[in-house]
Amino acid sequence: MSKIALVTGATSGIGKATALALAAQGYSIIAAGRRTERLEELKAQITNVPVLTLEFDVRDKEAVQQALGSLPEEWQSIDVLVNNAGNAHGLASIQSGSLDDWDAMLDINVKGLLYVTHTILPYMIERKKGHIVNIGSIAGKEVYANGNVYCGSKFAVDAISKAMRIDLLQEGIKVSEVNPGLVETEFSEVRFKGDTARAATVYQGYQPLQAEDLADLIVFMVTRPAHVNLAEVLILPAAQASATIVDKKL
Ligand code: NDP
Ligand code: 8X3
Repeated sequence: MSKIALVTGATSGIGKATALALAAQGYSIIAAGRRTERLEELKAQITNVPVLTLEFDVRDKEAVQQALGSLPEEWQSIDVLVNNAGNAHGLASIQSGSLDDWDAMLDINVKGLLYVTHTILPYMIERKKGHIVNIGSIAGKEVYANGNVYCGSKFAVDAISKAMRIDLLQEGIKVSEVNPGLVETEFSEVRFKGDTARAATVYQGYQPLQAEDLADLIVFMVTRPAHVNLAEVLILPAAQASATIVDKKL
């Protein structure tokens, strides 16, 4: 089999675009997410390389272990892991935030990333080879009003990525982090709990990044020579200067 890439959150947005872009580069794809129908659609779209779809919730450590812990032999030599599954849930002050939203963000964005990584690492360590790309955020670099726990989850991804890079140095495994600004995906629909009108306002008045821009970057990062690691990349729309400063022409 060709090189293998595992992409979490492959049913939508950045993860889906990345799975498609890596497949176009010849990577066999393990596509993970919760929405089976979307995984099947993705599989049907990729015709040039083998695709394995895995349906699990990254919050459920037994399910992660079951899906990834005993992969068929031909799928175990994972070269690239893109830890992308994640979302913001709500945008509320610390005094009015929902505990369920906080659980979701910390459980998915932080613990889910850890569960998946921990399960995959034995395959990479055995081969002394691999590249892990964690999707952080500009929200992991700067906090903003009402971003509190989402920002906390992405600051955690930043810290964990840096720590992983140190711990895995001797194992021959590269660890990179991609920190996007505003990307037009289903992200805001999820954050605003299906309020599509409100979600649309996030991307109005300027040209946001598209999921394909992130996929391009990730393909570039994982196809560098063996001695090169693009360790951290902050990628913003040209119209964005910081987490909250966006040149909107409304
Ligand atoms: P989308 O909402 O479009 O995609 C999120 C993906 O995560 C989906 O495929 C979803 O799959 C998956 N996912 C969510 N919860 C779970 C779960 N519990 N178990 C398994 N999979 C899950 O958003 P984006 O593509 O924008 O987000 C991808 C990553 O990029 C996230 O980590 C996000 O924080 C980060 N990011 C996004 C930015 C943006 O502006 N859009 C900016 C900075 C970072 P399913 O529902 O099928 O399980
Ligand atoms: C997503 C970007 O600015 O909404 O991580 O937090 S932002």
